[in-house]
Amino acid sequence: MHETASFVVKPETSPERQAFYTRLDQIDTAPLWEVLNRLVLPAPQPAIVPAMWKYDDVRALLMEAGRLLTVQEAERRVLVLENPGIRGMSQITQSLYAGLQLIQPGENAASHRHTASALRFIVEGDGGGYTAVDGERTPMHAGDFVLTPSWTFHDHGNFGSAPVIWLDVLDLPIVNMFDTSFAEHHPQETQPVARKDGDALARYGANMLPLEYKQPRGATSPSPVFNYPYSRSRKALQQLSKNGPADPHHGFKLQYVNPASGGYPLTTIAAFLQLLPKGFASKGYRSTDSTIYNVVEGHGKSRIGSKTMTWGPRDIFVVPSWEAVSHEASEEAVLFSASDRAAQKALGLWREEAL
Ligand code: 1HN
Repeated sequence: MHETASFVVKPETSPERQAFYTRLDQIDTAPLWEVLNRLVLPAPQPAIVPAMWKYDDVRALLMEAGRLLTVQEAERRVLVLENPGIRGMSQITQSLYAGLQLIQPGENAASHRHTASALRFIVEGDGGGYTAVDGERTPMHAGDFVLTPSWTFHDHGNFGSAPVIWLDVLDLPIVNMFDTSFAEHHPQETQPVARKDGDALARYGANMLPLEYKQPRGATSPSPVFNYPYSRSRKALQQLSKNGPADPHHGFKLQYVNPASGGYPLTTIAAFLQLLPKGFASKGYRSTDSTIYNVVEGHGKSRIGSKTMTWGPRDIFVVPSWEAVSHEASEEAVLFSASDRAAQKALGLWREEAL
């Protein structure tokens, strides 16, 4: 479990000291020595807890939401995944928001933009649904990883005959911690299409870049590729799993990349895809980036601290900062994951430990 020793010993109190603290309180001040132990921790003590959402449970209620309200009424029809340790905060971790969003056939969600960055990991979709980002539409297939970087106009629609459901992860708690939230609607409900499907992937995602390409927002630019199709990522993992041994802590694990920088796809959020071979049992590992997992394929279980989560396709679970995690796959499994590692690294805070 957590390291519980405190950083310093809190001084004794006395009636005289208490009276002094009351006088401090009257002018909006407080003694540091009374609170130092909760401000400076010897190791992370996350308020969030390991948790899992069984997909079938959430999906059933999401479909009910689909009957209860229109997308237009809701702006976005989403069930927020609230970490049980911090209910009411609309947060799955201390730094990230997550939810499951539904677009029914024939529906569309209005175009807007905000300073929060978002990723979508498509859970159900056969390509009939799309997300548009700054003038380009991309079809959504199950397993695709889609970005809507900070301040890009985005809207969603579904021309298909099946519901489209995806996991949204946004850095809202980070944006709000800094008091840097801005948002506005596009003047049109659906933004105009300016480029053909696949333009960004051809331009930036073929291991090539436009001639003398410069990142538009300098070193902190998000990826110019905004759909990382599952067909490609899955194939890469399959190939790697045939080429050599699995990493004992991670199996076969790749990180999604901004091809123009080699960095993470979003300024604040990192994302990963890993294959666990049938029968594989990983060694323990911990890192300071609380991580959201979405099972893409296969069955298995993950030990998170002292808890065990048994998962199957589409289930979502979360690993708090600095909790040891190990995975076991009873059949070949693929796990998507996302965390605030990009933000932590940019701020020089990230740590990891192989156990
Ligand atoms: C948002 O813009 C979307 O665009 C989804 O699909 C979830 C949660 C909070 C704030 C904005 C979307 C969101 C969101």
